[in-house]
Amino acid sequence: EEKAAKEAAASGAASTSGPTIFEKIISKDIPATIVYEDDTSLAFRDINPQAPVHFLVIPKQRGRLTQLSKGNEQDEQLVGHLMMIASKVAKQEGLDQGFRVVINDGPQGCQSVYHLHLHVLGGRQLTWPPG
Ligand code: IU
Repeated sequence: EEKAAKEAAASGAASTSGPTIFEKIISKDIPATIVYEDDTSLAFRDINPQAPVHFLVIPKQRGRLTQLSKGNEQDEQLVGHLMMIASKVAKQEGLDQGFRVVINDGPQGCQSVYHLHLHVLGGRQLTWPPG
């Protein structure tokens, strides 16, 4: 299902409107392994991890920001906050040798869920460039 979503994203066929699966994670209607939570933001383990540690950091407010490129000045503080959570939780997860923060944006960025999220990956030697 995830592979299909990825392929749909790459082909530009992913849904870019309406509620996403992440809203159900925020409301706890579907389970996720939450590694951090505060009033505005949530971090949870990716269901299809691409590294020994792979979690997502998302804003809780529904429909606030579907993707980074839709942001404006009013989102500056929120996006900065998500970044700081990424770093804080990376430390909490023991990623003292380094990690990567990724935001996939739009079809060419291979975004499949249209609710802003930061990927944080670590726990192995990552390579560059990404695919
Ligand atoms: P993307 O950047 O939009 O492609 O990232 C979406 C991520 O959300 C991807 O890594 C999925 O494995 C992950 N994910 C999840 O953790 N739980 C879910 O229920 C779904 C996707 I659907």
